[in-house]
Amino acid sequence: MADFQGIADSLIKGQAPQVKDLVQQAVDEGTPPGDILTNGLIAGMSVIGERFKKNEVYVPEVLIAARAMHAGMDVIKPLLAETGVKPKGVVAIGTVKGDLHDIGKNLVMMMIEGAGFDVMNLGVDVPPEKYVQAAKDGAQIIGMSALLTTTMPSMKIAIDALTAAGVRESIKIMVGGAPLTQAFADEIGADGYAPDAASAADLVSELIV
Ligand code: B1M
Repeated sequence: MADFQGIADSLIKGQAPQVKDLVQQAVDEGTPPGDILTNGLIAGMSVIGERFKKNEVYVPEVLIAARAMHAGMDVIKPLLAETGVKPKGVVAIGTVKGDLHDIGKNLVMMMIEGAGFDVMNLGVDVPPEKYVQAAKDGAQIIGMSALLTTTMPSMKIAIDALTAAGVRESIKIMVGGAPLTQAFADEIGADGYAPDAASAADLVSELIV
């Protein structure tokens, strides 16, 4: 019987080598990789997400837990592909044009990945046409991050570009970043706003049904 609890607990503690070993052990015992992902890695990342929301853990702990998650993912990723386990969906995330802040965006990406989604990293200073291309490449959700009040308008410009390209109706748009509010997200026509990385992972699950 695979030690799912041990995998989750080691991930929560940020113990990457232990997570890797326990995941490998579970694989060697014949545990389906999808079960390891759901009951071990995602379960552990959910706990970190909840604790982060309640300010019980902070950015460094989340980064260390995410590193442990990646150690486990490295073992099962090739097997997931082989066994045809599909990700829950595809999310493309980038920091908008003119903005170079990516620490929060990267945390958001890790939490969304930890929730079982495929994440396309569009990077920083992302022009509208790159979001459009991501939508054409199969992203179901486009995520935009902005940390500067001066780059918040870039979000509306990108949404307008998605509309003009005829892909707006086939995707969902989520936005976030310290200066944003739900009211701003509503005003620019985004489908969702999340104040932090854990809420972003919850939002993705709500937007992809
Ligand atoms: Co800059 N910076 N910065 N900066 N920087 C801020 C944002 C600022 C508030 C500092 C200040 O003045 N007090 C200020 C913005 C003021 C404003 O517009 N309101 C500012 C400024 C002015 C600037 C420059 C203009 C400074 C200058 O050159 N004169 C310049 C701009 C460069 C550019 O982007 N074009 C600049 C540059 C930089 C550095 C390059 C030095 C560096 C960025 C390094 C990097 O990211 N690789 C930097 C940093 C580190 C900061 C602070 C100190 C920290 C930002 C951060 O990483 N926070 C910041 C001040 C502060 O916040 N104390 C500041 C931690 C991170 C985990 O939080 O990014 O909010 P956050 O992400 C959260 C949520 O917002 C949310 O989830 C995350 C995790 O919970 N979230 C999303 C974020 N994206 C989301 C997307 C979602 C959903 C949720 O869906 C898609």
